[in-house]
Amino acid sequence: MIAAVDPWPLVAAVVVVGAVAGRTLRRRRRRGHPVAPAPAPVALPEVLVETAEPRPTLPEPEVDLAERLGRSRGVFDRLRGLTSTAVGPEQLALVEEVLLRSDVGVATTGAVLHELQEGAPAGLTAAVRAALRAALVSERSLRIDADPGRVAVWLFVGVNGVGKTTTIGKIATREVHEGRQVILAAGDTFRAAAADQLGQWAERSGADLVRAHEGADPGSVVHDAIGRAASRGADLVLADTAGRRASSTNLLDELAKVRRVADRGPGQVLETLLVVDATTGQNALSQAREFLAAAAVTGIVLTKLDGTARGGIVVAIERELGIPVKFVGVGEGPHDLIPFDPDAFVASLLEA
Ligand SMILES: Nc1nc2c(ncn2[C@@H]2O[C@H](COP(=O)(O)OP(=O)(O)OP(=O)(O)O)[C@@H](O)[C@H]2O)c(=O)[nH]1
Ligand SMILES: [Mg+2]
Repeated sequence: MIAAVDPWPLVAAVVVVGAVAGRTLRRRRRRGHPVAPAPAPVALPEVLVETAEPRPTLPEPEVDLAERLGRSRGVFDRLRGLTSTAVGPEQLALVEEVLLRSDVGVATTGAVLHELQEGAPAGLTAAVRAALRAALVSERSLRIDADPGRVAVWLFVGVNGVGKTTTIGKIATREVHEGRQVILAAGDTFRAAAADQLGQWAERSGADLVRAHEGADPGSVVHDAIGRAASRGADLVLADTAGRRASSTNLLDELAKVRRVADRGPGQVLETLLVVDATTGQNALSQAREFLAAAAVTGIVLTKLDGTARGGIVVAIERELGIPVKFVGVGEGPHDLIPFDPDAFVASLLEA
């Protein structure tokens, strides 16, 4: 259960004072006393903090990647288990068709075909597997240890509906399980429901939540969350941001501002993760490009890979944007996020 700590004593005080004042006023009116003007309403605090209660940690369930990527795996059916070492026009045409259907992209498909022309001594499936693996060579470590005296911040950006809030919930689950003290910053102040949604994830994961009212300045919410993390010695702030604004220019300006605020004082932005929805295919690429310059992105989270047959988009995104894919989302539950492992990914598509 989550207890709202800071505001409620004040709210209770306001209610009690209001009730007493109301009774006195009614008595005065009855006795014919002049009625004093109503006092100005007492403002509620801008920022609300919800503190999670400690909970026992349960073992993390294993996710079966091949099963979650079942639809994408289906596209590779015709390329699985081919042990023939012959590489002729027929085999090349088959490989090309499968890779393009899976959305690997024209550039990577060309590179794979080029490699295959060198021959396939271990069989065609093994050769495709090796060539795809060779396309995923980014350095994808995650920075989580801030400098001494500073607080690690991970910022999540991306257009609306891609899965930012859900991804934060999943990462909070993972990091709390690792023994870290995590604070979620509800930097999506565009609509009140966004903070409520993040609040549910805070409760589920055992993280604290810092939120403000709808329309509040996102930078100040993130700033307050970092301040709270610094004073409590918390390990990590996960900052949610809005996926929409009046215009995309406003959104990108706002993200740049949030990033500057988050990287000041004790805050140290160690990861800016661009969340991208795999089911939007090649559109995801053009969306992603818009964010890259504005937000100094350090990694991609590719969500909803369970919901597409075009899982090859992982390869296209990483190669064409030049940004490593660091996590993949494979479902809506708290454990359905996997640090991206190219070996496991390629195996899940091509292993028998
Ligand atoms: N199947 C599947 N669904 C996902 C995944 N990640 C997120 N979702 C779903 O996608 C929908 C949108 O997710 P949100 O986390 O609300 O997306 P958001 O980017 O925060 O959206 P805005 O706050 O509107 O900008 C929700 O229904 C999630 O459950 C995933 O990896 N797989
Ligand atoms: Mg959201």
